[in-house]
Amino acid sequence: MSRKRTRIISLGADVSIQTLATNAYPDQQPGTSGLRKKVSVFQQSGYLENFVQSIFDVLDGCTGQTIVLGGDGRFYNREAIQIILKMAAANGIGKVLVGQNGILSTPAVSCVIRKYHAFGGIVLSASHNPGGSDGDFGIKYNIGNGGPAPEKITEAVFARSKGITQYKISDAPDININHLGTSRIENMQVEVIDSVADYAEQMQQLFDFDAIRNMFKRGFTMRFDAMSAVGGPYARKIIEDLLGAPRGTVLHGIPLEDFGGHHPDPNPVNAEELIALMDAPNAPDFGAASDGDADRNMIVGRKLPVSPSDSLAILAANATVAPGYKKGITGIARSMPTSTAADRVAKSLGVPCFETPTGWKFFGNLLDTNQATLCGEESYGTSSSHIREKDGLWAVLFWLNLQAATDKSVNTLVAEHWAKFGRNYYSRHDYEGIDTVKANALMDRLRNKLDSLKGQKLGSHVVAMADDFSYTDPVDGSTSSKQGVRIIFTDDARIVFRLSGTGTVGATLRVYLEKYEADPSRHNLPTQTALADLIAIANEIAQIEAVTGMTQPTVIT
Ligand code: G16
Repeated sequence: MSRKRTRIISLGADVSIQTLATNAYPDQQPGTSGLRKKVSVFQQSGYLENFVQSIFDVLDGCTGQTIVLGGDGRFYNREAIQIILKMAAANGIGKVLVGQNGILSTPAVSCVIRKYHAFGGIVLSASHNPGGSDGDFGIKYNIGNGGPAPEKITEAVFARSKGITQYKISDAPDININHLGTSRIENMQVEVIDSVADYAEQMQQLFDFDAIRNMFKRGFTMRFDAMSAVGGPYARKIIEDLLGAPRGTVLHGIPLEDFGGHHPDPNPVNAEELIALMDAPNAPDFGAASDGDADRNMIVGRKLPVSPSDSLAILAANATVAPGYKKGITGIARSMPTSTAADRVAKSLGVPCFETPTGWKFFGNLLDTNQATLCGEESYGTSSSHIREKDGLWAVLFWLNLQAATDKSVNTLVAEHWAKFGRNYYSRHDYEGIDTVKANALMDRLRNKLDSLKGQKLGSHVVAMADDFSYTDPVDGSTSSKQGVRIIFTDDARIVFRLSGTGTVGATLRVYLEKYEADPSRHNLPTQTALADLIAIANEIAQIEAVTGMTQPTVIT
């Protein structure tokens, strides 16, 4: 699209606040977690500004309020921070708490919003998506509870962005965000805060740091792969400085604008270096990783990546070992595609287990009303009511606390859990970069088959129910439909199909596969072997190869 340059159309009473004309972009609809696009898209004239102005335009009562601002340090983070600070000042925001060097992990933003009772916050991140000048950038708004804005707000921002004609910005010079301290833009105060301190303080309230410190003193070894992303400074401060793990425990601990060219998504495919370390004969006791904005986590025992669904279930079953959860949990919430391992734990604890659509925003109301304490998703996200985002380092500290309290390894804890609750074999197959039209057609065809599936025998499995998942929030009554096609079998096996809402190129088909095995003598099969018949059924029913031309998924988690 050719775009005319923005021009000044009016000057406010304070001559340095400008109102600039802009042309609307039609593609600013937030996805699963905010607006994510290629950096080059965000660098178009007025692109970031339009979205930020749309946020300010739909926020009732933000004048004079405090907001939090920070990002994962990826390419374009610094420029975006300066633009947003000047726009916040021009839009009457009272104060911005900004992370030093523009750095705040996503969980830290949530923590800081809650601690200082801020009105909301702006997170600059495309999370686990690759960074750099040809990588991805992203922005999302979090509300006063510290969590991602609900769909009511994201839809209003999108609607506003489609009709926007102007935005407000101060022409003040850039603020120095490298040093802690306070300065002003127009009438707005800017406070540069320590990126780690508030978050580290909260972690010390939740977990038994003495017990973990003693475990490290006794020679316990771990490697935490921060993937050259924002988790590095947090992990170094907490794991190496406060918990006394030796220097070098945190790998790739310096955040880089392009994440060192790596894909900062902590799964066995992208964190292959950590997986190789944990597979080696001299492996450390414990391995962990976090993603671009440090809200995702991967937990690894010796030769054993723990599935995120199992991690949620195991933490829930053992929650009371951590001081912050010693009174127990009120409930668990998981996204629909996440395995039902947590449901079995909830049942044994006598607490509810909620099934929500994919997207952390759906947990907010359950946490706010204390109906759930722990939440998790198959996409390597786990967290609790301490904030309203998923929290990578929190999960790692919880596992450290669990190992310190029980003196058991990850492998033993996992094996004991399966022996008690049974094993939910689980895997996700991603088919990336599919033509969007073809991907939507594949989903439509699946939806059309749903009514005829019930009672059918597919392989050795009989379909108990098949639907397109729809969720009604028990707190505010809002409904979200078309959240994924699920086929549930009478033996509790499940196949779920949905399209990713976080990608920036074409469409990604996600196929989620789950099979329950109660018999401990069958708990050590390779996951893909255990799921082989379901994989074949999924391919057959969705005609994946015929539609995509792909014989294999591009990612298997
Ligand atoms: C985001 C959301 C998660 C969601 C994940 C995957 O994670 O916050 O709730 O599970 O995307 O979503 P999709 O399957 O639509 O790609 P993150 O870490 O990218 O913010």
